[in-house]
Amino acid sequence: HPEQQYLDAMARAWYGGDERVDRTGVGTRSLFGVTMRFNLSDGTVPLITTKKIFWKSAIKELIWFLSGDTNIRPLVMQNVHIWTDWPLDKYRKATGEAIDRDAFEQRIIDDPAFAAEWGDLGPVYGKQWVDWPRYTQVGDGLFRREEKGINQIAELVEMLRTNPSSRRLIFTGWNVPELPGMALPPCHMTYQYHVAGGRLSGILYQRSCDLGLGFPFNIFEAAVLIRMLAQQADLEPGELVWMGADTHVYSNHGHLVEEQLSRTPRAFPRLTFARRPSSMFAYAPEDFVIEGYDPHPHIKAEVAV
Ligand code: UFP
Repeated sequence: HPEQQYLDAMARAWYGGDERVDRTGVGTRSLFGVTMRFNLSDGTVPLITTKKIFWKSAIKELIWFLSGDTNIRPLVMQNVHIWTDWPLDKYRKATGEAIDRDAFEQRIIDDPAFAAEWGDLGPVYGKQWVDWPRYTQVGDGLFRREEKGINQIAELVEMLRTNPSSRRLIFTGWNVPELPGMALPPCHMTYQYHVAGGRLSGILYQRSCDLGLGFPFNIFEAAVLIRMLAQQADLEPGELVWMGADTHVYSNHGHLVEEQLSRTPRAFPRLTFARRPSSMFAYAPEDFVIEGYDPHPHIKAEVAV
């Protein structure tokens, strides 16, 4: 079963990984350099079955990336909580207020000015994907930042349509000068595509991967992206290759590893689209139809901020 690649990585990291003190202070057990391959040509998508993944949140996150938004407000309003902990942590540290997560999210929803001040993550994924800053020289040593940046996704679709044999079918979130302003520098940082025999394959390079919480979302979204790009460029899906650099399990996720390794993976579900939206930026959550997802029960785990 293809999910076995994931379970093997978890086991190898947990039982034999390098024990490290990481940025968050939680501690991880790490592997460096892990590759996995998932066949998408049969219409399935790698949605982890050894615990229930809230895949609708992943779809909403992906649509949010493509919208270019970097504020958590639209996510929170759609009941998606995956990015709340970073602004919450920042707010608590800055104000000393012992606000709980629900109250913080409620303020983000109720008060747009509060959300603008405290809910923004800086120029993270979405900003770089569809609005990478563009500068024009206007004088000697003088540059103007153009109002509209570069839409890497739109350019990618155009290239897939007009020059599918290109070796430059890439988009990336790793904008070096803008990294300091981001709540989290991109983890799933570079995506490259390849067309062969009318099939679209993709590689995701992920510099840092939390196998317990991040990976199931990252791999599913990368697969869904290939399906969306294929739909937009009139291609069939091929294969997703995942390359992880620092691939780790947090020291407080042992229960995840043990429980998931005790479970038998089930068949991956199939993804179909309810319609063909007019562009990469016109998808709605209802357009994604997942059939045959029958996961084992959800397992709770703490996110390291
Ligand atoms: N992380 C992921 N996937 C993501 C994401 C974060 O696995 O999509 F945004 C994890 C990886 C790491 C932490 O455990 O978040 C980021 O920390 P650092 O920047 O120190 O690598």
